Amino acid sequence: MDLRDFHGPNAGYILELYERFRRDPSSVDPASRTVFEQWQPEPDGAGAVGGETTAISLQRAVKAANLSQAIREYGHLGARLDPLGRKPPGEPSLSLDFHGLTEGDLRALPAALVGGPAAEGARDAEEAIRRLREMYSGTLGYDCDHLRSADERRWLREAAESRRFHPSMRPVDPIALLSKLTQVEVFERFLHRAFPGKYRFSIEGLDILIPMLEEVLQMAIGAGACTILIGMAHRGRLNVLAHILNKPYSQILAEFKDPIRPAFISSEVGYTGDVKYHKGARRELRDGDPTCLVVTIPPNPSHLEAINPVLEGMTRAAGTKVGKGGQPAFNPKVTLPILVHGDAAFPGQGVVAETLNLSRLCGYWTGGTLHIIANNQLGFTTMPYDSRSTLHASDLAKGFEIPVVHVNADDPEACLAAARLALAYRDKFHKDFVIDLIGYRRHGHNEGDEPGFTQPVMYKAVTPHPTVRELWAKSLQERGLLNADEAGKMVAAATEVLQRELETLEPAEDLQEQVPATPPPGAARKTKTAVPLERLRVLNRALVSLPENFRLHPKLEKLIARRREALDDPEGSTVDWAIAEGLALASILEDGIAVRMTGQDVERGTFSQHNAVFYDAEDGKRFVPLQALPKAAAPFEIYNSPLSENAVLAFEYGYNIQEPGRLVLWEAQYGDFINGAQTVVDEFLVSARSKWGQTPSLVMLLPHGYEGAGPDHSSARLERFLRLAAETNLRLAYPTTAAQYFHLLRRQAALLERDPLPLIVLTPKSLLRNPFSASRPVELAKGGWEPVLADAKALDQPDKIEQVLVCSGKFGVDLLTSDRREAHPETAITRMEQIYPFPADALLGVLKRFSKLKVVKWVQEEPRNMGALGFWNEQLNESFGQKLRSINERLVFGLVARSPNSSPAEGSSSVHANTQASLISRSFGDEAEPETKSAADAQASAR
Ligand SMILES: Cc1ncc(C[n+]2csc(CCOP(=O)(O)OP(=O)(O)O)c2C)c(N)n1
Repeated sequence: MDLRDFHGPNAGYILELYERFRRDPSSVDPASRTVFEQWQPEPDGAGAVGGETTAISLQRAVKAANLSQAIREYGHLGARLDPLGRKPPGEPSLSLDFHGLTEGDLRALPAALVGGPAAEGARDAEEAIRRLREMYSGTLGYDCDHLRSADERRWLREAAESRRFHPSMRPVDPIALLSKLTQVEVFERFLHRAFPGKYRFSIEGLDILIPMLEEVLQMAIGAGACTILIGMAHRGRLNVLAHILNKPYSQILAEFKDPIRPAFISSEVGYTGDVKYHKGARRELRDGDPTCLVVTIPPNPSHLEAINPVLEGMTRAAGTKVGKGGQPAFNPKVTLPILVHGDAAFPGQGVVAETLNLSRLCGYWTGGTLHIIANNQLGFTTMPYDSRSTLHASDLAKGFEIPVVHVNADDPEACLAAARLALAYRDKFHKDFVIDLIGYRRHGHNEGDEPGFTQPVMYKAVTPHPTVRELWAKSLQERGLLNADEAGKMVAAATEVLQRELETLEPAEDLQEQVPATPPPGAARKTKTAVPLERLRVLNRALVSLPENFRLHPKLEKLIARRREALDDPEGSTVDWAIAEGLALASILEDGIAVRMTGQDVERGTFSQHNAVFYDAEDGKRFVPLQALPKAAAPFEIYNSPLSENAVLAFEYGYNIQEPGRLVLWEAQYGDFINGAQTVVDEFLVSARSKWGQTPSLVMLLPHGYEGAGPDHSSARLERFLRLAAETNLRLAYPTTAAQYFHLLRRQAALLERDPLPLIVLTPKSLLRNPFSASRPVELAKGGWEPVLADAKALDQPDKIEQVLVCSGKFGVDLLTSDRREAHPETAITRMEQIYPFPADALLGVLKRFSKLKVVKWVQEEPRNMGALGFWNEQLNESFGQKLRSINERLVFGLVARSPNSSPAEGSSSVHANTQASLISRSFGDEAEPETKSAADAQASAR
């Protein structure tokens, strides 16, 4: 026998097996034994081992085995996945020719060579291969060979071939399925007729999505899930809301009627509402027990896929049990996240990749997400060849070790099999799963669009194509399961339900709005945040206690020693920023509020400031002091995030809105990077209350300050937050002392339920270790958050003060610690620690103390077109300005800032130092303000 006659992945294996069989038939498995027994030498000697006949049949056996393997791996490339009949992409190794085989060859070979259930009871290899093709290249294609886990591949292969999830093995109720498909179709058609031209982003062409979701829900509930969350875009959303979330038809129809609503006007905290296909809904499946079995679709913006990480964060929060202390545990069995994607958006939007990357990280894992790509083969007017560089819309998922099945949306049974398989896989492996549901789009992108302009050929196929309801009804009739007129009666009955709803509709009354409630007045002002010194000392002792025999890195010994002494002398010792933060969080945990903190390198801190996690220097074991507080009444979790801003911030947003009673903090590496998450800021953080009645209270820690680091690493772009601030939708603080930060965090925790608002904190870099910013222990034990810090020295002799510099954050510290200060006893420096909501009263209170006040200057280190300057000017034009002028009507207002620029800061540390020195000198009035062209002049000369 010539070994060169054998090739392909299975050749070596089969030869080796055959050799083993020759030596000892009982050493091989029964199936192989059956095969090899047929190759025993014939009586005349032809085909003796090593003889020609055996060699030929062995060669064919190898080829047949290679063909079987190709079908198992690449069968999906030959599958009939497109309801519109497009030819599959194909793969040469799926053909007989490629392997040099004929059907006759296969007929001469035993079925056992193909192996698996396809071979069971098959006459020969030809029949077994035919069956195998039906399994892998029918209307369901398994795209799983990228998985590195042999266990998972084996499980999926077994599931595919045993067909144990297929309705042929576990039947569905065919009439109930027809009835559901009828509801789905009739709903869209009814809306089409009743509201011609109105956008609804119809599901038609992917109608089977609804029965699939129904199947998934039933399975998840059966497996013990309590919270099921569905994130989805516009496509098919109304249908999912109506038929999965049971949103009443009357609500939906009232939204189409769109009556004038008093809620828009009456809300005190701002309310714009949102369009119907962005709205969310919640369905409780077990009456009277709201904690169990809740299905939620959160509202989402138009920004495709932006909801993905939000939904994951919601899931994580819902599945995280908070006990008394330690580290909270996530239980994947009680939740199920489902994400429905568009086929253009899935490969196109970066947030999808960012979210997939979260799927297996400790701090972000949600037990496996079921992804369904609602693949209508079009993105608005764009074809796949213009929208992705991959063959399938789902290919991105492959890099994340996620199995994919592609399924033809016109085959309801295959679709339900895919849904069942996905859920069973999730249950078994607790990993993500992708179903690429391939259908078509019955109309244009929206119902006013004409798809024939851009896809004339495709729509020649779409227009006459029967609906899946029609196809299913026909198949039931052919199987004798349905009378000829029954399908029509179902359509008539479903239409009548909708018609009745429309006729009896009272749009203004039927429309329910999620108008946000107004918080109790003064809640923030009245919050007590001080912690008695003795309690602080106990907390501090716990924070510096390491487990016995813990081998701390020698350089950290100094840090612990400093922390240990921080509270010894109430007036004399100093609490730096990190110590204040640790004490604030520890006291919050003792108060029973769970804390979650994430961000890039947050465990240690970008500036080595938090050191919230210690590692044994010898064995690397972790120790988190905040998880070991003896009297903690809630747990603490901290995770270094992956290198993302968009998805991770959105994740924390989702976590926060799902469990608003927990304090969630996200830290950016530098504040600049927040612009990578601008969608989250614009679309969720600042506007969700107004659009959807959500009340986020997420804390964002954004390092900010001009320290010569360059155009980036300087600015957290506070001007953008201030532009977005309206109707008290956020709090923005730029504190300058450790005690202020302590009170700010404690106040936020206390307000989580009473007056929730996102908190944006511009956090320090150099101030972390600046003695000026360290506080005395007594400052934590007394007082509270001060939105404005007066100049204590100036208040000693207020009548000397003629000029007040109003500033915020680090520049205030630069001024207070400047050598020029001594020479200017007439100048007071007032720090606005809270910028929004604008602390007008506190500021006026301070300024009124100076009876000889002549000049008030806003001074900042950011360029004129950035920072809080624009916001300050707006305040001067409002009632605050009037009140200020009433102190002295000849009050002069001044401004000091870097000159207007398109980039936030200089890329040279020496130029920075010069500019900074000049800003300080100009602030005190030692240097004249340079002539700056007005913006209009500058533009005019540029033209
Ligand atoms: C981030 C973002 N960019 C652009 C758009 C505008 N837009 C709305 S739908 C759409 C096409 C989406 O195609 P696909 O993902 O295939 O979903 P389909 O509408 O086909 O269901 C586009 C580009 C958007 N909504 N969000």
